[in-house]
Amino acid sequence: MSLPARVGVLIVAFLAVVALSVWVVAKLFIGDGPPTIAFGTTVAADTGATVHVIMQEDPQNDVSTHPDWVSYFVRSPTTHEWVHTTLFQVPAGSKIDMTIYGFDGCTPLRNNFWGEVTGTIGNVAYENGKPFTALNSYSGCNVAHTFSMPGIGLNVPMGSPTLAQIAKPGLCGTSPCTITPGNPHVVMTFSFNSPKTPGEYFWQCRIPCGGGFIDGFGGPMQTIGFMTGNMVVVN
Ligand SMILES: [Cu+2]
Repeated sequence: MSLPARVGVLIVAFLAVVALSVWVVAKLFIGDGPPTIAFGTTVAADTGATVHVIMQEDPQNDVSTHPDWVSYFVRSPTTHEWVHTTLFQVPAGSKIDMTIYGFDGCTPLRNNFWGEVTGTIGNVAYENGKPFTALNSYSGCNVAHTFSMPGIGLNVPMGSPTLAQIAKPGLCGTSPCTITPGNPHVVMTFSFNSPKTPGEYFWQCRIPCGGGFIDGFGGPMQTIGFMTGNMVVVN
């Protein structure tokens, strides 16, 4: 083999090793990313049909490389399994009925503005079936997280189990949490209209719930699959 050919083989082999290393590192530390759970796949867009989306928020997650991070989960409409993701898909122009099981304890809001319900149908949300238009997290420890989607003006504070329940029996300790009396939780329900324009609509929790991070806004607060995600709207 000539010298240029040998150099060529060496360079190709070197690049192959580099590419393989990058792929392994990406797989290990970044992963494939959380899946997008599709709801209402049999529903035609822009008909105002009702699509039911079910989620939960937890004090931990047990299913990632950051088990101590607070997290949302999405329930698959097909397998009924809880999936560790914050990405979900809905048809455009539909009525979205949300149910969010709240297992996490309370954290005061930085700004009580995020305690107000906005952007839902009727500007109302329900905690255990009881309607409310705002939760005042300064008057009591009663807000765990929020479900906020600025693109459509949606904001709903998530209630939390009572302080007595947090003391005993204590918050759910294994996530995704199971909906049992031994795991104190609130059931948050609200409805909103999905936009008519397809696209990705960013949503986030507005409580600084990233414990151990500066101002509480790092870690789970800025990571897809935990406290921030996208609602994908399709035609
Ligand atoms: Cu949060």
